[in-house]
Amino acid sequence: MPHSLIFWLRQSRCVDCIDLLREEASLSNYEEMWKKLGLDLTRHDELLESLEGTYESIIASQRNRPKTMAYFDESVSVAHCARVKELVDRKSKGEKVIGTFCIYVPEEVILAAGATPVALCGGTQFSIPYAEAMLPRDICPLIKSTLGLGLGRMCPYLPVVDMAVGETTCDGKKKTWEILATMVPMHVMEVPHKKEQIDRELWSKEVRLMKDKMEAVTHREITFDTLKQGVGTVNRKREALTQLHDLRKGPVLPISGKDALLVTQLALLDDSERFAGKVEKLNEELEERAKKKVEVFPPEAKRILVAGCPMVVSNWKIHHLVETSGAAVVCDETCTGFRYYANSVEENAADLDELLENVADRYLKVNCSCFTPNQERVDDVIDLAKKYSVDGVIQYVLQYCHGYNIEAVKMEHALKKAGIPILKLETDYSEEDIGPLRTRIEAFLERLD
Ligand code: BJ8
Repeated sequence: MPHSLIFWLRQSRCVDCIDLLREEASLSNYEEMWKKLGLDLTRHDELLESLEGTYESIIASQRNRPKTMAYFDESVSVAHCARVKELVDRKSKGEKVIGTFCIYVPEEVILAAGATPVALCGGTQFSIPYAEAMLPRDICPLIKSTLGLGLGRMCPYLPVVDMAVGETTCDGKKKTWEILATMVPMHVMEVPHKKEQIDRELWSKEVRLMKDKMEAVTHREITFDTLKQGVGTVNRKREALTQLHDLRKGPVLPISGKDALLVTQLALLDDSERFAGKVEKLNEELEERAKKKVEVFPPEAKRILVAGCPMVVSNWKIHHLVETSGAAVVCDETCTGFRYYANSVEENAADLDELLENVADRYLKVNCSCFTPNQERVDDVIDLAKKYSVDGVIQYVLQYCHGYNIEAVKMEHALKKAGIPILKLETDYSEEDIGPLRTRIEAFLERLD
């Protein structure tokens, strides 16, 4: 039995889930499942061990966490076993699983075809050398980690998905799909890079093409009713997340930035309905904690907004540095934060065509740095900084992500003009720069006094 799996089970605080795990399959069955999925068991176990260390030192070590976080801890611990088995079981009943890499891919359309979306992005340094054997070093770590998980045969999801949906956002991603297409059937959505009428028309057609593709893969027709149901499910998930993040606006912080990030990261991995219900339960506890003034940071802690690149599960680096330097992350303007949960799809529609249009409209409100101009994103950050009463903004740029790196210039000018202190951090997934990063964060926090 792999050491790392024993660790995850011990970590688990969710009694129901442990029982479920024990009942559903023994650990040797998971090994059997991984073998059947073609994983390299030794490497996969090493990966789990590396995640174990990160999780233990960054997430589990926090004190005074909400009790209902147990479900989300459990979701991390079963991400490579029970959750994968759940998907394998769904497939054995004829259901399809669809991989995604970007929040521009409309989950509503996937659900409407009776399929399950699951994010395939990598957040770990461990898999990067497997991509660097093929790619140059100077490529974004998110891309290398994702590709490395596949090339190193460590991702249990890649062999499960029936199709993966990529997009034309940044150059690195769109060329990566050509390599991934040798491992999994790919469909690529063309995301426009402007938001003019001609771009809206293109995007609307792309959403319809995605619908056709989903129907072809699942052999199920997407109807007004099934799409409405898909929209309802994802809206419920986004609303629950909005409420969770709203609870960080007040002076009493009932949840840490790390835990809020963890929950939002899991929105892209977990079953949508189940996840929404669990976030609603978490929100009930957080409301109670806020009322009783149960806070995870002292009231004098500086309030930080993190803006920029997405942070995939196990990438908690910046939040950890900020929150172990005496400040609190109170808001994330990232695709694992605000950009994911903001804006619902308008459910009022006369027919399928109008509902598809509403889906397209909602997604074009995501202000990724791949758009030009992208003033809306700058406005969002200033607006969020005010609403969350932040003391300063940290721009988070993954190394070699040119979009967020260059957009940081405009962002810095605008925030300085608005009187909001700002710090740009460019980093990767490794721990090599932890020391200098901590020094810069501490110096920034001192400036906020
Ligand atoms: S909507 S942010 S999830 S593309 S992979 S752009 S970090 S160089 S992930 Fe993204 Fe969709 Fe936009 Fe959001 Fe930069 Fe790396 Fe590219 Fe990245």
